[in-house]
Amino acid sequence: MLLQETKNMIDQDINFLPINGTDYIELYVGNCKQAAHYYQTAFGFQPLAYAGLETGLRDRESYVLHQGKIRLILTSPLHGGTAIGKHIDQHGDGVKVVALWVDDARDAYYETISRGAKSYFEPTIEEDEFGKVVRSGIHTYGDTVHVFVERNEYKGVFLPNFRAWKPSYHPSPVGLKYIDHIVGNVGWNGMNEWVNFYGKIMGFNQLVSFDDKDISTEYTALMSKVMSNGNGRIKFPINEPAIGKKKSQVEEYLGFYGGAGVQHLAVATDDIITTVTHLREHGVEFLQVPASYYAELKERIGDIEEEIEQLSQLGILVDRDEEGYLLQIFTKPIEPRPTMFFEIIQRKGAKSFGKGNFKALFEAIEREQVLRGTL
Ligand code: TYF
Ligand code: FE
Repeated sequence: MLLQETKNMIDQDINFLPINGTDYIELYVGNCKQAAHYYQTAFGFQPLAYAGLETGLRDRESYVLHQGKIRLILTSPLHGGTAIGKHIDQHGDGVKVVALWVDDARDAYYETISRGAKSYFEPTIEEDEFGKVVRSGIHTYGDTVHVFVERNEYKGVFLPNFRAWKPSYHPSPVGLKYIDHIVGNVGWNGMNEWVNFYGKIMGFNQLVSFDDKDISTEYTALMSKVMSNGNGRIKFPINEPAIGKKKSQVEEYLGFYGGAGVQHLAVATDDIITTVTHLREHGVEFLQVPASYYAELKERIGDIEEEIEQLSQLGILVDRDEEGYLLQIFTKPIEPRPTMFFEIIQRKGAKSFGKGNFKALFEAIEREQVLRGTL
């Protein structure tokens, strides 16, 4: 066989799951109508599509919102006893689906199933007057699933059987552009199991690893490994709790969420100062680090383009790696249970995750845990 042909075969085998990017994130929530208002008003998401009673669905309602390349679906059940309702009862509001955009949802399904993935649903064709979409699904950690979406021939607003949603209320976007990474919290000793899942079953590579020495504060500890697909568009850090003096934030999450699940969605902006200014005006609450963090910042980080005074007023954190620096900030949990939250991130060359901020960040989380009486 020709060398080039052999090379192509090996490439194909290594890259058995090509992914174009995140397609959408679906949250199961108690009241999707009000949640949609919150994501519009507070986070600047724009209305895109609707499915529910008015489109012929009888069991659930969904609102789809978008901003930059980010698409969120908010779904609630329309009566008792549904799988969606059970999910909400067990977990509270949370991420059910991390959907991945692929060119071939059938291939994605059989490549992962043949490597040991558990089926969520088989490849299914959906069609309407705007074209055809193929979707398939596999299970990941906890009750979370990945849905593969093949939509290259689809011209409609979102997916077949959704219709355009055009309310008169549409507050401005705040500059969110794309999903940078999605973090999963898994159980004790679960990290390597899920690292192997993303490695063997989905063909991802490990980017970085933090152990409990990197990220244990006086009280709480966790371990983390970051898995990424071939083109780097998908980054999934996986956290597990580690033994510390007191309860790990990951353990607290697992207790309140009722198992493994998505801990945070990191969304990228190219102007974090403007984005966070708007988010704060809209009432979004962020974790607060002490003033000493900013007093020590210049020495730790060196020269940056932003005014430290302005970062300090907004509570934005900064970290540097070999390739550049990044700015990031973390919301408080966005539901009654201390489970899911958002990270806003702006990368200026840095490809890392803010390791230099772990101590300040985790101490801020611990202060919240103390207020909740869970530490
Ligand atoms: O995604 C990351 O790794 C960073 C750091 O509870 C981080 O955002 C890790 C754990 C956590 C909060 C932030
Ligand atoms: Fe993060």
